[in-house]
Amino acid sequence: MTDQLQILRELEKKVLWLASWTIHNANHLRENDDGLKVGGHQASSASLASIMTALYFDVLRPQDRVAVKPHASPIFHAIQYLLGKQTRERLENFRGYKGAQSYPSRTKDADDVDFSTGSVGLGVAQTLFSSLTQDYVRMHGWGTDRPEGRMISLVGDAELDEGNIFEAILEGWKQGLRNCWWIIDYNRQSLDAVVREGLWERYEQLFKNFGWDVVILKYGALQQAAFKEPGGARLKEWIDKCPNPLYSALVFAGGAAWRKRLNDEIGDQGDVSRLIEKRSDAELAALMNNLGGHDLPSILEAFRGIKHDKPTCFIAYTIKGFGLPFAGHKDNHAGLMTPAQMDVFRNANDVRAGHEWDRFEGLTAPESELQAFLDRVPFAQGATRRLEAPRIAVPDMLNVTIQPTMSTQTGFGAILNEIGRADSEFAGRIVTTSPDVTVSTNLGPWVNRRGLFAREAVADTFKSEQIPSTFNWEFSRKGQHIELGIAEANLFILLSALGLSHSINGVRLLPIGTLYDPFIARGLDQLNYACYQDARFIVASTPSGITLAGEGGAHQSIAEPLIGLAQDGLASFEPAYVDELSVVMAWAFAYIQMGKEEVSEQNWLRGETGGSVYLRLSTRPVEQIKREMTDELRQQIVDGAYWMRKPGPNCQVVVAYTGAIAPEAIEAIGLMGEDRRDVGLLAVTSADRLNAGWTAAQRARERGLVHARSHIERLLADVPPHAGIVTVLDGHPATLAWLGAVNGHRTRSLGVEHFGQTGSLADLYRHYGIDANSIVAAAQSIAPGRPIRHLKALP
Ligand SMILES: Cc1ncc(C[n+]2csc(CCOP(=O)(O)OP(=O)(O)O)c2C)c(N)n1
Ligand SMILES: [Mg+2]
Repeated sequence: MTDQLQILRELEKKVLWLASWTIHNANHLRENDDGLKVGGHQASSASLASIMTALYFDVLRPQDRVAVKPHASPIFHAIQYLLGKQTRERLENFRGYKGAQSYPSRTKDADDVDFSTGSVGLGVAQTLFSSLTQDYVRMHGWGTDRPEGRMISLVGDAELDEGNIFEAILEGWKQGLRNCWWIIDYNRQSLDAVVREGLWERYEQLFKNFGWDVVILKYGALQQAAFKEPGGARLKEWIDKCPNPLYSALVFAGGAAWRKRLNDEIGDQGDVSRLIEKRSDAELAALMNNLGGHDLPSILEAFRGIKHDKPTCFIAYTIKGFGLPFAGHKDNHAGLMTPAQMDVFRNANDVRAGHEWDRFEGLTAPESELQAFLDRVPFAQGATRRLEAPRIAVPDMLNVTIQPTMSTQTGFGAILNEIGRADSEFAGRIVTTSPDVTVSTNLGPWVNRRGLFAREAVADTFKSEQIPSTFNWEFSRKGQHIELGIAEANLFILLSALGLSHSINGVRLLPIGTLYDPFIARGLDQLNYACYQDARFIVASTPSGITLAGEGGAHQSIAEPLIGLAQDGLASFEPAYVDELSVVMAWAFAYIQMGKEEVSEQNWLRGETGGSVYLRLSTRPVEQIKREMTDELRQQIVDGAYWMRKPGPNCQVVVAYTGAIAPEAIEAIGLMGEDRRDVGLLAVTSADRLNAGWTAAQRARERGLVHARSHIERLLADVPPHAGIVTVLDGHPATLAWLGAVNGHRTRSLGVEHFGQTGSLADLYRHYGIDANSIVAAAQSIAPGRPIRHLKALP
């Protein structure tokens, strides 16, 4: 019987071979095809071959979840191939259409990726917030029938330049992080360069400061043995002092170069020289390359040695391009082996031409033993690691007492407050979070009812000291609000983790995050990745736009409606009235739970398979409309628009507005009523869904579904061709400008394009040209006719 370590060594070799071959093969195929090299990062993959072999074939359990560094994707796919969870076809099509993905992807790969990575730094933080999510779920008494998992990230050393990682570490410390391992692939190379000296010492200190255990994997077993030989202490001292670029350069140059350098610098004609001379060039290179991160016994000992649940950082010394001809070269990041180099590598791996994909080709242990080993790998036991959770029943309608004048932000707080009153499963599954703007985004009443979450209970001192306060700030394991520090990046990664709980923990949560609208930009890549991995959540952002008049400057969001329009996986709404908001929220709680099977053609959103929801809200109190919420109106609000005033057959002008600017639009309609016929008023609740439906219907028609009609096409069908459309919102005008293209109506789009001013609402609406008078002026210019009497000269 071959021993366990020997089999792991063989698998390590196989993994490196398969990953390198996958990249080489894809490039080779593509070259024949269109001459384009597809890249593939053989070097960047290779540095994690040993660590990932140890993890996946020995250390991991099915409940553990891993974020794999983007460029280690080929290693991951190779491991899954050996475990029978990745197909040869997809590997052959690596980086090709529908092939294995360049960077591990939860949604696009078929081999059980836990977290999508690609934008460096994000996967790392995702594991931290997934661990907090696991704690949240279990402390609420859910999912306790499954064992607790460790959330593990394989981190490139240069990834640690990304600030979001440090924001996460700080938050993790505050929240009592556990069960989280970060394994730093300390190859001391980034894309362009070799990293600064002594970085590991800063990391070690930093992690320890935040309560992490730090394990340094620096020397492999060969090196440790050599250090014990006479002269070994001198060798160790030399290694410790050797600058990173020099070490890398010598790794690349190989045995003879090591010999010369070591002899020149520490040769003593005594013990040290003997230690060097008794090794051949190949043996000397093997010794110097034998860093901790490539030495299976050291790696296994380090991982198996962790018996606690404290967050742990492993700093594993590795070599970028380990085992490959460009190992250590600073230019190797996107390096590819030439066919000649690949032949040498093939021979070294005992792989015959034509047998490159054979799982056990070139290995010495008998196939039956290898297969039996793979069949027993703990990580691969059990039916599926991707879990499911039943949907939570959601009420069709959400109650709210609508005041005569009210803002959507107040409405949002009031709706959640109402939900919070009830002792329902629905209310229990909601989890809210906010980066230090809980009170100012109106989550206060909800938090008063449901409490804050923490593993360790903390009483509200103001309450116990009987000092009156509007807010009850009590932390407990049952609390339903996670209070974050001011880091919007953390907010979106936490939403991403909470929003994947059904799949990761088998327990469905209904997450809601709040922040100020302009600061969406601060966490935009995190939001993008949350959507990319199909996490499900609601984000409510308020205040928004220049309606936040007094704050001025860049506190006033401009681009966010366009983000809402363009962000995949995120349905965006900007309601004007609280009854609309209540309809949208009821729909949203169901939408974030929708699965792939539910394809709706209601609005020709043909790809509609659920997703996350963005609510752009406002602090502006708006006079509310008393109306009955019919089923038809409810559907139209969700589809994106409805006629507040349906235009007649002779219509000359339509005003289409979105959000808190509704009173200006209504006023403008009144001002032009005497001088323009049949003016229409279109309330747009979601430019995003309206636009997506329109695009989908056009695509459907081009594919032969001649009757496909989108909601906006139906709404505008009876507007005569000569009529003009004025669009207006408190945000970038391009958000609604496309309305004119639906039926070819002349369109003038009003909105905000420039950084803010401070002032009153009236000042600012006038300044940016979104007040009633500006709407009238726009109507007059695109829908000529007699002068509109109420129009005043523009400033
Ligand atoms: C946010 C972001 N910026 C830039 C890149 C491009 N990029 C990909 S890998 C890389 C360097 C990574 O170095 P390291 O983390 O040390 O990994 P290694 O290649 O050494 O394995 C860069 C800059 C990226 N993927 N994401
Ligand atoms: Mg690196």
